[in-house]
Amino acid sequence: MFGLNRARKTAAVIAAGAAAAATALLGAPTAVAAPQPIVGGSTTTTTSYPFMMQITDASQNQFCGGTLVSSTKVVTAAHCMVGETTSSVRVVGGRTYLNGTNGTVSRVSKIWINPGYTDATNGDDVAVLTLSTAMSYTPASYVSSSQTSVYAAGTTARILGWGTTSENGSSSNQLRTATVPIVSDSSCASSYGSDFVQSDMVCAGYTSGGVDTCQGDSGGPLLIGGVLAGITSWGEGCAEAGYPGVYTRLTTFSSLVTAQVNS
Ligand code: 4AZ
Repeated sequence: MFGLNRARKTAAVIAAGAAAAATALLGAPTAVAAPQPIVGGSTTTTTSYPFMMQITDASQNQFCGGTLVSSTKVVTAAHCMVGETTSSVRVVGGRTYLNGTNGTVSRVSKIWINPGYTDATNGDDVAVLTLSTAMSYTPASYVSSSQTSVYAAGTTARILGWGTTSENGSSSNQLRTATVPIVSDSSCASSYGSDFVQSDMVCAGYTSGGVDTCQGDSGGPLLIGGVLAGITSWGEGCAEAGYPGVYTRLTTFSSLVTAQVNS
């Protein structure tokens, strides 16, 4: 959610180039993509993606996503945890619908925020939560630090979340999923300039936009080959042509995450 806020601050800097960039990428103005629901794709369930966790406040209002990586550890975005405490946060597993009451609700006994984190656009956007109650859901595997080739441009990645289905829209009551292609680092740098920190971030989306993560999807997974490879972090708006979603490049943080998972 704070990713979008930061993106809006960035917007003032890059807005002038946005229309020109979109036109350049798409050719004729008539080729501008029609507005589509984002996280596009389709509805799904936590039965299909059992590691998909809701990060909620103490009243179980979802504000971010997270990925179960062991029975008591959840990977999410650092920016999701800003201002949160172990008392303010809950993790909910096995709940496909935001208005559901089923599944497992856990308190959090520890919030580890990557110590380097300052702002999503500076990178380091990873946090690990330790659960007070073990989750009985199958966890996801995550990339090891050596698997950097998973981010080859054009590779299909899967995104998941309950976030807004259009920029400035409403959240989805049901979990949604979509697939988006990984974008090359050079292309993402062209979109975002120095806010794209190649070592810590990877971009995904279509040149024409239309499918993307959005507000409320932050902290959730980017899966490549079914393995957790990224964390929804930030972007300029949502699903805009020429502005792909930006994800934490998890290979950079695998060892730090493993240290927390084993702690
Ligand atoms: C957010 O605010 C957010 N389009 C998540 C993803 C993106 C932008 C904002 C990427 O949670």
